[in-house]
Parts: sequence; structure tokens; C-alpha cells
Amino acid sequence: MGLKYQCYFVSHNNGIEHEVAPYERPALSKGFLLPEDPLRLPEFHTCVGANEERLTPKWYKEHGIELILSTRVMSVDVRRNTLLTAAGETISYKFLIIATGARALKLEEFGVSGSDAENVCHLRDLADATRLVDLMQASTGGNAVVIGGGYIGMEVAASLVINKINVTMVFPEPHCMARLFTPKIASFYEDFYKLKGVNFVKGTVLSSFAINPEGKVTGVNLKDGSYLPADLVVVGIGIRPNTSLFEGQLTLEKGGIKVNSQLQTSNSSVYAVGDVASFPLKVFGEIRRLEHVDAARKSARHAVAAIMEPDITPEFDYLPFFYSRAFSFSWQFYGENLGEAVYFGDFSGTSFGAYWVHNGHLVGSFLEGGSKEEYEALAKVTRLRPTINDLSELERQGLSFVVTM
Ligand code: NAD
Ligand code: ISD
Repeated sequence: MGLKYQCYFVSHNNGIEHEVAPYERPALSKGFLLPEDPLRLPEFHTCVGANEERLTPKWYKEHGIELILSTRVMSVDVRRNTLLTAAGETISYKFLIIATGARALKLEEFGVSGSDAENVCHLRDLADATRLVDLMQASTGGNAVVIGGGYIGMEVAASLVINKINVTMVFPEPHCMARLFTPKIASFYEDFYKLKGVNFVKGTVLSSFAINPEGKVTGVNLKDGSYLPADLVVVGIGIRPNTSLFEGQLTLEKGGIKVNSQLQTSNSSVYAVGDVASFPLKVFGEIRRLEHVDAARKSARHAVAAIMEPDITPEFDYLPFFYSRAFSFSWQFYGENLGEAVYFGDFSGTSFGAYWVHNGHLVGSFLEGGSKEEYEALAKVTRLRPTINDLSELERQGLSFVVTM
């Protein structure tokens, strides 16, 4: 086939990240952190999560794809269709797919220094996760502070508890997963985490690290004046797309590289996929950038189809999908959390959910503890955006509304 596959990683350090073939990041904040039977490469190379072929180095070779690892792209010239690598090699392309993803935000960007201390972790790549495992093993019975109440915060807090570490979570919002959850959904998870011993400190942020003469963080000072002792700190305060190679060359929007409904950027030879791409979300009629593995997989697949078969590839028509797993929980969300939330199921049990109704249409749905069939029905019906005239009838029908539709 003679296809040249340029594999470009942006990472925070010079760890093992650069030496391995692409992998599924969701594993890093879940199975990778478990104390027993942890997930390790090659078990989670790219696509394993989608029940497809595992893309090991052997797979790339067998498919005629040159996988260039340990190589940083220093600059790109989209007018000349070339990349320049740190090794001084110029690579020409007919088509370029940008999949540079995003980097973890650091507290330094909020004026707090010290996040490069040896016991402060971010979690974005394999090197970060490997370091976190080592630190967890050295901190059994000790105290961890988790900064941030989003995906990383919630998934890592659960793993820390499972690793027998005392956890305090600190975040500025009134409840966890503020981008997605309503207070009612959040309180279900927070109550469970509290039963597991997790302490929540909400409505404040860190003001400084307390650092000992050896350069180790011993605690964190919060803006509300309180102090939390820490043997380990995990920072999960969001990400920023890696766009710098393309700034001034391609159109940007919503912090990402703007693409059309074929994932094509403002330069027709260049496509962008995954966390870095801001794409037209047809269902909502606006440009969005989504940070989730499902959007990454599907946008990548679509970009390739658009390159290979431009005449028959339809517009990318994506329904936002997010999921998470922690402790024994597993939830899925489809669509958007706009309008009024209508709850169903047993919030004191193991399965419950919510619909979001906006301007008389069901636009979003959430389910904890569903079966494969229930999640499929949820996705199918949410995509249809059915008219909802009576919220109390929707509440009464609950999950059967989507299952029987
Ligand atoms: P996030 O956006 O999910 O959550 C960020 C959290 O940090 C929020 O609670 C926010 O209020 C808080 N925060 C922001 N500034 C803060 C500050 N100065 N002090 C304290 N808290 C602060 O981001 P994340 O949890 O860091 O996750 C990073 C990325 O990884 C995201 O793109 C996320 O979607 C992805 N991820 C997804 C999954 C999943 O889909 N299951 C799992 C892990 C990571
Ligand atoms: O599901 C996930 C997950 O765990 C991530 O880290 O999606 C994100 C990535 O940002 C998607 O590439």
C-alpha cells in the first residue's frame, strides 16, 4: 500500500509514551490503575475498546503503514504539504490528518507553582499513569488530594480508594461533573463516594502547595484558608487542544482546529479529528469540540472515508456520547444536557436515569446501570429528538419510553 503513517505524540515528559504504538487512553484512568490484575499494554492498543483489531506495531507493519515513534514534529507547512521532524527529516504528504489531541492543564496556568514536584501527577499519557501507579504503591494508607471534580477527578478518586489511599477531592463547583451532571445525579455519586471515605471540598480551589526542603509536596493550601495534608496530589483540571503547530495556518474555532462536515480543515489537504477538532454538530446545528474517545474514534473513521471515497461519504452526523466507569458504576450519556431534566428509576438503587427536554424535544439522556439493549435504545431515541408534550408522562414512562419506542 505504501501508506506513510506519521504518529505524532505531544507529552509532558520524556517517558515511555514516545516508544509505544497508539493506545486507548480511557484505560489509563480505569483498568490501568487497579491494584489487582491491572490492564497493561499490549492489551489496550488502539481500537481494542471498540472490539476491533488491536493495532499493535505488528499490525501497522502487516498493513503497510510506517509507524514512526519517538519523533516530534517541529513544524508544518500546509502550503507546501510538508512536516519537519526534530530529527531534521522532511516528510511530504498528500493528505494530513491532525490527531494531536490535547494536553493536561497545569495549575501554573492559574498562577499556582509546584505542580512539577515528584508527588504531583497529571493523567494524560502512559508515562503519567505509570508514575501514578508507582506513587500510589508508595502511598498506601496515606492521603491523596485530587484537584478537579471532572472525569479524571472522579475516576482517579475511585482508583485511589481501591488502592487504600484516603482521598479528598477539591473543585470550585457546587457538585462533581458539573459540565454534565445535574445536582441530583451528582449527589447520588457523591453520596456513594462519601460512603467509601472520600471527602469533598467544594466551591474552592488550591492557592499553593506546601513543599518540604526535599521538594516534595506535603499538603495543599486552599483559597478558603484550609489546609489538607497530602502524600500524593492528582491534578485533573481539564485540557487544552494541541493546536500550536497550525496556528496562523489553519482556521481555529472554540479552541480547536475548525473542520467541515468531512473533517476537512481550512486547507483541503488537511483533516483534523478527535479532541483537537471543532466540527459541525449537525444535531445541534453548531460547531463543537468534544473530548471523548467515541468522538475521536468516529471522527477518525469519517475523515479516512472522506479522503478515500469523497464522492460517497455523507456529512459527519455525530450524536454526542460520553461514558464513565468507577467502582461498580457505569453510566452513559447521549445528546446534550440542555433544558429541563426529567428523572426516572431508583436513585437509591443501582439503575436510574434522566432525560433532558428542551423546546418540547427530548435532546439528552443519561442512564446508570443500563443493559446493552437499554443503552442502544437510549441512543436511538435521543438521536430522533422526539416531541415531548407532557413531562410528567415522560417521567411516568421512564426507561420504557425509549425501550418501547
Ligand atoms: P474535566 O473538564 O472533565 O474536569 C475538570 C475539573 O477541574 C472540573 O471539575 C473543573 O471545575 C475543575 N477545575 C478547573 N480548574 C480548577 C482549579 N484551578 N482547581 C480545582 N479544580 C479546577 O477535565 P479532566 O477531568 O481533567 O479530564 C481531562 C480530559 O480527559 C477531558 O477531556 C475528559 O473528557 C477526558 N477524560 C474522559 C474520561 C471519560 O470520558 N470517561 C475519563 C478520563 C478523562
Ligand atoms: O473517554 C475518554 C477518555 O478517557 C479520555 O481521556 O476520552 C478522553 C480522550 O480525551 C479522548 O481522546
